[in-house]
Amino acid sequence: MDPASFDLLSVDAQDAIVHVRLSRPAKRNAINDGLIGELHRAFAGLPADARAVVLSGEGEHFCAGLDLSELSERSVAEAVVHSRSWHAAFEQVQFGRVPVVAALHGAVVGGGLELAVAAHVRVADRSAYYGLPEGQRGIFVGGGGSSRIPRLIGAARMADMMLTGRVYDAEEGLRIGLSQYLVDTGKGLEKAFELAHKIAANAPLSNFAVMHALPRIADMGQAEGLFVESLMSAIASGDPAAKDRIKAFLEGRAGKVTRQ
Ligand code: 1HE
Repeated sequence: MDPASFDLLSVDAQDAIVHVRLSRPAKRNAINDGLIGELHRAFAGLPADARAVVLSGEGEHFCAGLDLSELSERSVAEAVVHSRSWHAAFEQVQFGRVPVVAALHGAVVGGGLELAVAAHVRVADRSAYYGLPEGQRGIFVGGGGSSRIPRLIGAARMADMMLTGRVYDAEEGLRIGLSQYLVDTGKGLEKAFELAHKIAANAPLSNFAVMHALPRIADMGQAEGLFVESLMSAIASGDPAAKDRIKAFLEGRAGKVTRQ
């Protein structure tokens, strides 16, 4: 992956952590066709030695959502294809090769929230706020929001956000589950990298199971879910990385679980 091949993203790989940053600050990182294509390419083409991604936005805001200036040009048929191109790109984020930690600040709105919820861990700083202005703009979510956001905060909260234009601030976002972490303004990237390094130190197969098996099992009935869990659990524990780690603990060479 050549970092120079991106115009609207900056992509930087350091120590197995790839930092993907939306880099269209003059337009508040609004997602146009070019940016969705670059996001797809960046996440589908992560370097083979990548173990985690940090996703962030340049400037005062994480992301202003869909680039509204491109909207009026599309026919209905083109709009369906456009929405599907977002689905394909965000599928690469959620069900790609490695976990993604999003560092959120400022506006996380519309398609920007849809992108954020495709990540696995969200760190917000105190400047972050969340909105779904689609209702006010006369449109609907099209980047997977109606599928992913209710799984995080419930359909009733999402309906309220869309119908009334309700905006959640960073503290409320933490409370309802839009972010898992809340840090002081300006500290989001530092925390996101700290978490990405922890994730990168896990056995790759454990991370794979969390990314790919956990959300699917959570969507299954309990009988099917328990069966798939038993298979995933056996596959993970049969991996040499699991055997090495368990041996290290039993020999006193691995960390204990402690209060943080
Ligand atoms: C944009 C966009 C955009 C900014 N599309 N150009 N999203 C929204 O409805 C959110 C619309 N944006 C805003 O509410 C505000 O811009 C922000 C709160 C994000 C930031 O405010 P601020 O004061 O920092 O910036 P600004 O002055 O409003 O915007 C700076 C420039 O970015 C300005 O362009 P300029 O040429 O006049 O400098 C804005 O027009 C431009 N800009 N946001 C296009 N969204 C797959 S379906 C998903 C559906 C949705 O995402 S709907 C929600 C769309």
